[in-house]
Amino acid sequence: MRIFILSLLLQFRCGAELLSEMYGSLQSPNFPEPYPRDTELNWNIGVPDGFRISLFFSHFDLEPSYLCEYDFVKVKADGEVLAVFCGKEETDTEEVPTQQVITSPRNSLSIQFVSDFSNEERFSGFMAHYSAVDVDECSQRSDEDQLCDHFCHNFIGGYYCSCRYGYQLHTDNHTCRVECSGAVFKERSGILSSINFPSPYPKSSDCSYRIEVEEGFRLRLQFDPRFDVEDHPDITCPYDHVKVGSSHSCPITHTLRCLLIGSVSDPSRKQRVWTVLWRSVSRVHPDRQQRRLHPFPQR
Ligand SMILES: [Ca+2]
Ligand SMILES: [Ca+2]
Repeated sequence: MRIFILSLLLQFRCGAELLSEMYGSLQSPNFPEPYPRDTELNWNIGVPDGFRISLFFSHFDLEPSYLCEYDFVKVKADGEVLAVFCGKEETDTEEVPTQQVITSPRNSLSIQFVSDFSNEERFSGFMAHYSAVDVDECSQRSDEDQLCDHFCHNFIGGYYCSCRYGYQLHTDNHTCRVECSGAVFKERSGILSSINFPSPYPKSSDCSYRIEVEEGFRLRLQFDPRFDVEDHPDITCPYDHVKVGSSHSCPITHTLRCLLIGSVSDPSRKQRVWTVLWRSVSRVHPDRQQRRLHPFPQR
């Protein structure tokens, strides 16, 4: 019982009325009659993620005071004060809401009304209205900070991403991946480049290519010296990398004539390019074959 009374007292002192509808209104006590002195009222407005709150005052008449130190309405969001209002007319030191619409940065907003120990006159208080407004996630970002790799679609209460033809949406629902695994090359020579070459390769991709040449030959790879894959000054290839090796997808008897090239990129946007040339080299005369390998422009 004692705990119950204590919690009631706490609610009375610090409690706030919770408003979770998509729209609604709030007003000073006794509105449109004069509000009482010595009063504090709080409202916390909360709407679902993907919405913001816009607040508008249709009536405002509080006791005026220097810097609103007597009676005031304070609007806050995420611990930050968005506005403090008092009086009825705008002055150099006091603000009234007039026609302005306050929009919360996120999906919550709190409003505090305080009257001090006296009212010099009869002040009719305030009437305010709020509504949830959709956040247009697609239009808020700069090019560098886009939510979606390719296309962003806004809808009321959220947004979704989609990708250009040939790409698939990653499970993170933001990144577009390209399907690039499973290709097998059996030609005697060829050039393999990063996806989209000469444009940068896409982020969050994980590609693997198998190259296999005839028996009696082995594979020689030569990377274009303009090879440019995101690196790190201290750590070896922590982000993107191209890996060359044999693999379980190469039959064990095919050592040296079957290679797997894997290319992995992380979700960051620092993609670049790579190109590799492969050639089958006779096991008998490897040196003679090597001399013909000058496929890339010299620097
Ligand atoms: Ca007062
Ligand atoms: Ca939206």
